[in-house]
This record gives sequence, C-alpha cells and structure tokens, in this order.
Amino acid sequence: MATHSSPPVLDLAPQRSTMLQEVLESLSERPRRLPSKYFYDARGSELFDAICELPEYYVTRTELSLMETHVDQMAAALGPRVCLVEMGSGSGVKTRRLLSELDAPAAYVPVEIARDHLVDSVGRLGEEFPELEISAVCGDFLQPLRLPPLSSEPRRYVVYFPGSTIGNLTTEGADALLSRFSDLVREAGREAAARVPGGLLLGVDLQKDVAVLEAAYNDAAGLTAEFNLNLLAHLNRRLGTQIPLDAFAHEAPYVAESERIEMRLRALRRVEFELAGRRFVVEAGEPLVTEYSHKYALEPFRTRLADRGWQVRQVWTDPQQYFALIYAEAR
Ligand code: AVI
Repeated sequence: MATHSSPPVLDLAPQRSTMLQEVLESLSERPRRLPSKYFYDARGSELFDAICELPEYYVTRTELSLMETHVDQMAAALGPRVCLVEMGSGSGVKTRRLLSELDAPAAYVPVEIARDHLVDSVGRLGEEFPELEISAVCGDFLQPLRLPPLSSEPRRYVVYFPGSTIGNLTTEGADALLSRFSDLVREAGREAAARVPGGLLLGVDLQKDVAVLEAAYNDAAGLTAEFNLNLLAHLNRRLGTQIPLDAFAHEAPYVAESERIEMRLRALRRVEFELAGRRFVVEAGEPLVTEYSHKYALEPFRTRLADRGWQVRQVWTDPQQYFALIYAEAR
C-alpha cells in the first residue's frame, strides 16, 4: 500500500509577542478594536466553517456555485503549470474544485494562520492530489511573505484570495495588500522561463439589500455571535487576559456610509482587565470593534485594482450579483 507523507509546513506564524503588540495597539484606539485575524484559533476556524454552511450566510454558497459554473473558464484563464498561492486557505473546498480543473499545476502553496486547520487541510489535499507539489506556509498573509522553494519552475504565480476576506481589512489595508500581492507575483515570477504576468483570482462580496447582509452576520442559530465571542476566549488563552465573555454581546449592523458590516462586542457592564501589566477599562455600553466586512460595487473596485498594479481580465458574477470572482494580471 502506498504511504503518503504530509506536505511540509513552513512556520511563519505570529509569535505571542506580535499578537500582544497588535492587541495592545488596537485596544488603545477609539473606538477600541481587536484584530479580526485572531478569530481563527482551532475553535474559531471550526465555527467559521459552520457559518459557511448557514442558510443566511450566502457568501460561501454563492462563491462555490460561481466556481462550479465557471471553473473551466477560470482554469483556462490561469493556464498550465501555475503555482497557486492561496491566502487564508480555510478548509479548501473551493480550492479542491479549482485544483482539479487546472492544467498540470506546478504547485499549491496555502498560507494560513491557524496551524491545526492548515495541517489538516493540506494532509487531505495531499492524499487527493498525490502528483501535486504542496508546500504550506503557516503564517499571516498580512505580513510580508517569503514563498517556500519549489522543485519545479512554474509558468506563472497566481494569488488566490477567495471568500471576500479582502473585505475584512480597512480600506488602506486592502489597498496595501493588493499592491503587496502584485509585488509578490512579480518578484516570484522573475526567474520563470516563460515570462507570463502573475495573476490574482479574487473573491469580492458585492453590495446588496441591507436585510440580506444583516441576516448573514446575525444568524438565527447564533453561530456568528459565538464566533465573535470566541475571539475573547482566544485572547484569554493566548495572552492570559481574564475578559468575561458573558459581559459582551454580539452585534453586526451594516454601516451604509462605510459600506461595511461592522462586527462588534458591546459591553453589557463595566469590565476591567489587565494585559501585559496595563489595566483596561471598557465602560458599560462601549463597543469593541472586532471585524469589518466591506461590500463592494464592482466598477469602483476595478479602478482600485488598476491603481494597485492589476489589470482585470475576467469577472464572473451570479445572476443576483451577490458576489464576484475577478481574475486580474499584474501589469
Ligand atoms: C472571512 N470573512 C470573509 C468573513 C466575512 O464574511 O467577512 C468572516 C465572517 N465574519 C462573520 N461571519 C463571517
């Protein structure tokens, strides 16, 4: 019986000191914030996977069906011998669909902050795609990245950034990341024999009825509330804070001026806690902003991509125009 060893994982995960620094900084802002990347400990990743299955959470379902319908066109746009670099690899359902359609992919490089989730998902992918070189990076894609060395030369590097995770960044953060991705594919592809431009396959959640949006982030089963509160449990465990979870309530309104859902944890009573020798007081009624989820209009987003070094080649949307998958090339 053939045995299969797990794909290698390059460890660039944020140290506790980085997490501490980021949490201290965001807690000191007004309104106070907490970095949304720390939703994703093992429990948070599990909860997020469950959110993706919720009837109200149209995002994953819509993107997956777009993928099902147009994956052949996507694979044709990317071409043969691609190195697919996936940012925030999650559970890999969409990836599986894409990988199985690609023409002789050179390698798959998932970048994911939640180690257990990553190891689990690449282990399964490794079994399903035994011929494919998989080289994982456990790390934060918001930080400058180093790609692992590959055993064969890809024809093109493509960043795959599905799920509209781009929407979880601030506007400035998203712009900086789009520029960084174009630098990354340009830099990585410099040595490639066939000098084809690097690519970006990006999922973006589009603007829609506020009731649909608010239902997606305030689900009846309460999973999004649990996901939001789990951020505090993660901080308590990793940073040794003692923030009482029952002192906070989940809320996620759509803020029209900012074109985004704002997830918050609102203090139900006055809360005091210590972090790294500093005392924090959250007053009753005060919010901790835990996540933005921006919703985009397609045309301005194209311009934004162009301003960050990307030329849009193809856009796929569903009949309701809920979600778009954009393929762009580095200019
Ligand atoms: C990962 N990200 C795109 C999700 C979103 O919809 O913004 C995270 C999420 N937050 C609450 N529900 C899902």
